[in-house]
Amino acid sequence: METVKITAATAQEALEEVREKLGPEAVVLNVRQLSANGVAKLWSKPRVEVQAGRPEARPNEKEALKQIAGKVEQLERELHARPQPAAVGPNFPPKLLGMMREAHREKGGDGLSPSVKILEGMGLLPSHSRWLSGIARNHLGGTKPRNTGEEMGQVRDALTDYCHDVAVRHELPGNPARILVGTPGTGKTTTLCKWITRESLSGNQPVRVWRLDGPSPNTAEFLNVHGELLQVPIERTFDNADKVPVDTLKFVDLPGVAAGDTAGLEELGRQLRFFAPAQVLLTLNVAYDLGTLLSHARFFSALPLSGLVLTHMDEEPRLSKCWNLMLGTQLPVVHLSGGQNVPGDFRPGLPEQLFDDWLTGEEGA
Ligand SMILES: Nc1nc2c(ncn2[C@@H]2O[C@H](COP(=O)(O)OP(=O)(O)OP(=O)(O)O)[C@@H](O)[C@H]2O)c(=O)[nH]1
Ligand SMILES: [Mg+2]
Repeated sequence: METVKITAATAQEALEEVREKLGPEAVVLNVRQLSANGVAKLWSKPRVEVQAGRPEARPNEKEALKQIAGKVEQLERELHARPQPAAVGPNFPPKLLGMMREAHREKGGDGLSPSVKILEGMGLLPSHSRWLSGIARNHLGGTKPRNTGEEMGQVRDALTDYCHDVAVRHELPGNPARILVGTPGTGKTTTLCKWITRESLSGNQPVRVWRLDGPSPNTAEFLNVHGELLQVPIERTFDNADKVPVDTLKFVDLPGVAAGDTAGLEELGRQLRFFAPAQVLLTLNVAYDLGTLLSHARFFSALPLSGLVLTHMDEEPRLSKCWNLMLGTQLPVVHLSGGQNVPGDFRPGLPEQLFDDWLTGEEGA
């Protein structure tokens, strides 16, 4: 990716220069404040450094499907010709190749289609595999796929359609406040910094943030530093009588509640009612093991959750975890976040993209 670093008096000024250099599709990768060194600090105002890049174009829907079908077809052809996984084409991770061969050999043995068997081999929980086989079969209607590649495309359609249905079910009307909840240290405030950076630099809507104490004090001073950099107001108290303009994007930062702290959870629930209807997003650190994450999700399910935010994507290569969490909680993955850079890796949870990256990524290697 072609990147540039621009230093200016404000983030907005730096962004204008970025867009001049990289065009309107430029994506901001990092925003940080640069302070003058030594005594120059006394008279110099801090400057802002914006690092940005031009993203590589991703294949469109049709191309992605063609790619998947093509890859699976190619794989099957090669598998027939050469039984040794090491001898087949470079596009598939060796583990995936092994699984394809295995799935082909065991076709139909346990009621799972070869494609779903592959996904199970790539980490999908068996209970989800059985369910997916069922919905994929119904989704297909009367059309029988001619090969595993075509079948994988249809499984992808069934699963991603289901994800869109789940997302629609959790959509809230109007412009609700966004509130990230979860256990302490999962990356809620960091994600919020990333989110407000994206939104405030896009300049589409004004942004306002409330950094509130919860069952424990909210010590995230870095949120204020970041707000100052973006010229986004960060408030420490919330006044219900305060009439916020309808187009303002409202974000609320609250400290974490430990799993099992039922008194803390009740207090958090009471606090959330002030903002209702709010988009309450359960923030999970995907570097934790799946069992722990699912138990955290169960604990927080007492709250009116409308989605998941998955953090620490930089530390967890297995995208199967995202799928198992989405299917286990029946909540849409609203955002994915990886790393400490702001905004760095912060992207919407697009089911098609998540599926393609899962299938073609390094997970099976
Ligand atoms: N590697 C990595 N570190 C992260 C990520 N997100 C956050 N962190 C780091 O995790 C630590 C905790 O992040 P916070 O954003 O303060 O977590 P929090 O959930 O707001 O914590 P509490 O408010 O105390 O509940 C910080 O050191 C962050 O820099 C991530 O995606 N990847
Ligand atoms: Mg925090």
